[in-house]
Amino acid sequence: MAENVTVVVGTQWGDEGKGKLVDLLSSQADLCMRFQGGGNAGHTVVNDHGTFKLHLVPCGVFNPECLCIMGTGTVIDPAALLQEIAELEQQGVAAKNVLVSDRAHVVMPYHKLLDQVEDEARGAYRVGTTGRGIGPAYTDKVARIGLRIGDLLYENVLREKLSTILRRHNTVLTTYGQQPFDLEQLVAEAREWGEQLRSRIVDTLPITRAALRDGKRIMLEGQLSAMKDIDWGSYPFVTSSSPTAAGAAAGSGIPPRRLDQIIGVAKAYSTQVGTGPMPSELHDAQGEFLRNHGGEFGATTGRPRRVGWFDAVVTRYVCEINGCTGLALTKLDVLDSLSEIPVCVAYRYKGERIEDLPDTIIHEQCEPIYEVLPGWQSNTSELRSISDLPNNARAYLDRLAELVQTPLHSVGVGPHRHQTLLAQ
Ligand code: 2SA
Ligand code: GDP
Ligand code: MG
Repeated sequence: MAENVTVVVGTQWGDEGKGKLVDLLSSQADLCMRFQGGGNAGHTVVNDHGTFKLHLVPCGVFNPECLCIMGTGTVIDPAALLQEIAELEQQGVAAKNVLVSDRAHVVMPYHKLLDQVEDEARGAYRVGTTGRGIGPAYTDKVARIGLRIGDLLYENVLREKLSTILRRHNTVLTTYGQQPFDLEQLVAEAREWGEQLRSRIVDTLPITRAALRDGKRIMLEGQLSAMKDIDWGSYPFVTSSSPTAAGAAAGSGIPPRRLDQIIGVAKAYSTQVGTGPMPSELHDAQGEFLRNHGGEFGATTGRPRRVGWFDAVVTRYVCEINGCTGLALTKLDVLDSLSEIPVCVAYRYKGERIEDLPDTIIHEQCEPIYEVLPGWQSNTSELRSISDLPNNARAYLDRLAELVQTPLHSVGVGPHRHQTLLAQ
């Protein structure tokens, strides 16, 4: 049977290079959908159109034949979306096929302000959010007071809902010393966004139903990773949605049994932004080398990413949670000059060796147990086939795939779309 529906998910803490892979795979796809999250994501794409950091728009946008949808499970800042579309068009990328689900939730200006003041107030449990309003927008969704994208088209609905919402949020904001939001100003702003987005607001179900029925090729683009998942991540140092294959089904409306391939993306080393456990984190010159050589700075906020060696305990766990059918290893080229490369294969906790990922409080106290593999000390970035890789690079990749119990799907040797070597 043809494998038509492919999910791409992160298998570390995010920023594994999902955008680059989705761009490549979407060049053959009919539909590309984001199913969770919002403008917190930064998905970098480098292709013949230029270099892009996409936050909301799916990475299939470079294929004019591919329909791009922000699905029902996403949260959308309309002003940020309009700006992103305008910037793409200025760079010569037609965004006429970019649609948004009427059921997606709206990130409002008060969400962004709440995100910033509330995260600061969490003390030791500060999450280090991107400040893009993600947590407060999902909180309103779950509290059943959120605005949905479809509401932007109806002034009476907006006024009614906003008057209730503002009573709650303005009270909180004033306790933090912030100015309250004005109802009529927000209604006017929201109506303006609705008019500008009107032609892009759709019910996604008939579109996905027809695509499945007609055997179209569908890409589901996850952001972050299960380590930032609200249920399975390092709670509370997580995002407020489910960046997993299960989340892909829920957030896109595609039945779980129609998901054919689930590709987990992992860097050949580790990075994380925000707080939370990371046993293989490096605080020394090796860490500085990986950060600078790998360009490890947030694609949305620009903040330095925390870096460390590959953590097989984490990626094995994330691949298991997702049921990954393939492992896409990226940024192999960043390790090209090293003579030895440590890989975290297990943890030590209170003198015991453990191989299964523990929950947050224990994870914070784990120490890495390393296996040291030989480097290859040659430039891989010009290679175009896995069979051309040096033996030690092959051995490194094979060992990682073995440790995480998932077959190799592809290898990244540079940021450009052409620098992905496919395993088949
Ligand atoms: P939020 O903003 O509420 O979703 O933050 C909650 C946690 O999720 C993390 N998070 C991310 N982790 C990796 N990459 C993200 N996108 C940007 C990028 C990050 C940036 O691509 O580089 O620019 O800083 C992202 N977005 C959210 C976040 O660090 C919190 O741990
Ligand atoms: P995403 O959020 O998973 O899409 O990843 P980000 O775009 O946030 O971060 C990945 C970074 O690594 C970006 O700067 C990419 O251009 C870059 N990148 C992706 N794959 C490779 C690779 O194989 N080699 C190198 N050197 N850079 C890569
Ligand atoms: Mg990113």
